[in-house]
Amino acid sequence: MAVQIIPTQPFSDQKPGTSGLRKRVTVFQAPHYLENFVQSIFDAIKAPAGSTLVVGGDGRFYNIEAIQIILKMAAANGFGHVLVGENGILSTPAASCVIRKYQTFGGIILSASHNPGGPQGDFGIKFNTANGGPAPEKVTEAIFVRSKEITQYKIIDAPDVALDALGETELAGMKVEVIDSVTDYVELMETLFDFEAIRQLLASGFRLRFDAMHAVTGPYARAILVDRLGAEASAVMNAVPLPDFGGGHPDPNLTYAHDLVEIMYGADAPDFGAASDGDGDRNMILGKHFFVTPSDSLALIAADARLVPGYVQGIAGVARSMPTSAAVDRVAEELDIPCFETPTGWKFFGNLMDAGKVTLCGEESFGTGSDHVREKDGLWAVLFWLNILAIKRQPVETIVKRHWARFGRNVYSRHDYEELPSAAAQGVIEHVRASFPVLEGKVLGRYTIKTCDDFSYTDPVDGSVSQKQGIRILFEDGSRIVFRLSGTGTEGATLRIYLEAFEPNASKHGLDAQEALGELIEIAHQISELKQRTGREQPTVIT
Ligand code: VG1
Ligand code: CO
Repeated sequence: MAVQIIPTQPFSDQKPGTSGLRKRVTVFQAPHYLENFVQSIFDAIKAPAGSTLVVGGDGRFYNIEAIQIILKMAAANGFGHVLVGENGILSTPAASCVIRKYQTFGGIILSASHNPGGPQGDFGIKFNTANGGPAPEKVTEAIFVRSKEITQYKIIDAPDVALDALGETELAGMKVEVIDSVTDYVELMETLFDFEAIRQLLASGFRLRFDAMHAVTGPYARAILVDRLGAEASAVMNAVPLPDFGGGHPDPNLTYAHDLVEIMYGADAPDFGAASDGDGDRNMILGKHFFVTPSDSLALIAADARLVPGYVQGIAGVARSMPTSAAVDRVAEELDIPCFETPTGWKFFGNLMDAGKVTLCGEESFGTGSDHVREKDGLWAVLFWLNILAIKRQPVETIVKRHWARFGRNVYSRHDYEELPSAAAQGVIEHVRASFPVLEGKVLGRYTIKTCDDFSYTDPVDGSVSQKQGIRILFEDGSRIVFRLSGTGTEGATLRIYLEAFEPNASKHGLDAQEALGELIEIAHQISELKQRTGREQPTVIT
């Protein structure tokens, strides 16, 4: 099994986005496309000979084929040992857990997360470093630079490795070890949460529904919620992972998780509902007829962290992405712990966690997590909620409303305009940016603009600077409008408008968010010239 050196030519579009390289499956299937990117990773990370790598993905279409290529390339590039999830399956948080637990050099995760899958859908690939977290920008940039100059890649000419049974095989001197996809992750969860208390809650008649959206969390949710915690098998819906996610859009929000939303808002709704995304790192939390915004969920978890065994010592600090609401900031202030504001994407939390500066992190995009791994973690958030519910024994809605009564409510919503022509979307951003001088100090209805800026972040640990991470319009009363272009889409551009207003008055906490934010939504349209520039009247998705 000799190493083959295959000549190739660079592709110009292999720049990783918010979370790895995402393209249509057909793009990845083109000759040399995947191989070029994998070789660029290997060239950029310079792993010492004999290093160990973790490989796994969310099971979407092309997962197995890509893994076979990666294994043969890893062997040709001098890796000594690869841990692969059974049938190529590892959720993103499970991959992070395995990288850390076995102290490997890093891992390659195959996922396009919430993007649809299937032959006409999306595929994605990213590299995580030895801390289990997404590669920081200096590494993704080095990979991109390499991808533009690559002239050859190395691969072994060998038959495919069997991935459907646990055990070890050898591939040109490299050990391929197929591991159980869920065991390590489940063991980690058992160290963090009071499984006995949750078991008692579920035995007391408390009803829950978890929607795996035919994505990777099905087997994890079954192993934990059903096998360990005693929920009925029917509590986990859409539990079988499918390569095309059953034709759905595995994004756990009110629009795409509609099966679950109907049940949770129906006549005989369960007490608790949750959903996860394609690769298992996102979560949506619902109560009976009640939706918990991800920003509120993070704040609430931070406020009640001491109720949960893994966090009983308290939390060192918290971090949120810039567009995430400031609800958690209020909790941090009361707990007298630091609160960091980072750009969008989990890669910015890693340094803070490694340095012990933060324990909990979150994003408005249904991502919550802690320093137990270095990725956001959907089932972890579900278990955190169940643990809190097991102790408080109150409805989800009551818990959230009491939190608002105590801290005030950061009314929040995100409006996404998907598949816009890139030039129009870029035009909106540039127009708002160019308007900063006239916007500052402007009075618009009951709001006065205090400042406007392009968010820039200096990492407090390594000093690296990330610029142009979203446009912020900040109002005198603490309200905000943020404009940002998505870095995970594969077709056209997605413009995200994030809206936030602070409401201290508990008598107004019952208001619907869209209603409460009505005036800010109008202002966002006005200052961005959205309708004129994009022709769109309504967002594609509201969360
Ligand atoms: C989106 C979210 C961001 C998240 C990223 C990856 O990025 O906004 O908060 O970290 O997806 O999540 P963007 O650039 O499209 O706004 V996942 O679960 O798709 O890996
Ligand atoms: Co995801």
